[in-house]
Amino acid sequence: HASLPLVINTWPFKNATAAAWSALQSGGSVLDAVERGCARCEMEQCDGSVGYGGSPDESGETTLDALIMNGDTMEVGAVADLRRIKNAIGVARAVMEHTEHTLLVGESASVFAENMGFIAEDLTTNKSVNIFSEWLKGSCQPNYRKNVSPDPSKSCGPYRPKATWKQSKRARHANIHAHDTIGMIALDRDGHAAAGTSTNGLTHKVPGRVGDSPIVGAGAYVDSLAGGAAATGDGDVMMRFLPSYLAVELMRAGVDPSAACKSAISRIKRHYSEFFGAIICANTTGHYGAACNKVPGLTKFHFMVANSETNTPVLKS
Ligand code: SD4
Repeated sequence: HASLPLVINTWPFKNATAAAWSALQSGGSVLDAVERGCARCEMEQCDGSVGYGGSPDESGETTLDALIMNGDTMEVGAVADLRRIKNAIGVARAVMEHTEHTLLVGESASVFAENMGFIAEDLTTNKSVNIFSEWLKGSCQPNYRKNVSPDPSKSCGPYRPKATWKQSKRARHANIHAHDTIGMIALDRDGHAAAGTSTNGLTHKVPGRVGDSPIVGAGAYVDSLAGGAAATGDGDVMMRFLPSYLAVELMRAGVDPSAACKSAISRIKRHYSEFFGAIICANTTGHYGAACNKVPGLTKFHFMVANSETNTPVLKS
């Protein structure tokens, strides 16, 4: 199944694959493909976990994380805890192309984006308001503070932890829709490679929480001389192992993409046997693979591929 060019992305986000594929077909670069593919998901609010109006944090706000990497030059642009700007992957690319930096965060990243001409708007939607208010009314789970005893005398709400870390972990595994970052890799026939991610992170996260997606080597990594990888899942755990970096380095050493993906997942499993997560991998010849640990509610991890053989997005698992 090796053929170039290739677009591969996490989850069945078909329109994102199609957008990236058509960018390549119309002469766009691999960076254009990754940017347009991820931006498509940001616009469509893929599964509620990419883009605006999803995953409200403990204070009800949606914040975005994104990264883009150029595998030819090893340049990276990323934003984390981005507020009020919908097109996070676009801002990540602006960081890469208009600054000497790699990662901008929070309010300052939003100001940078506005200065670059991105429109500031509220990322809250009726849906995110509902998710937040249900959580306030209800058990306030999951929340993500550890070593805090629940205090039954307090009503639920922001900064009123109700669950132990272990309980909250179980709760977050229960909801597939809490975990659906888009991670994408694009390779062309001339040996260019790029990768990127975009997500709104984790529902009810502690404000300021940044996941794996905008962290280079964690959410994604690419080197045109070795291949690319992108991860999805429980970022708080996964970023401790730099799985995308590990997978790319294994492919550099000659390991095939499926085995590289599997090794990166196994490394995490040694410490967190129950973690939820998956990774996609592609090498420079256009071979690709994926591996996952637990995918709540699903028996398989699904991803999308488009290459010169398929010529259209195809669902894989
Ligand atoms: C995060 N990794 O912020 C992201 C969430 C995710 O599939 O991947 N969902 O932890």
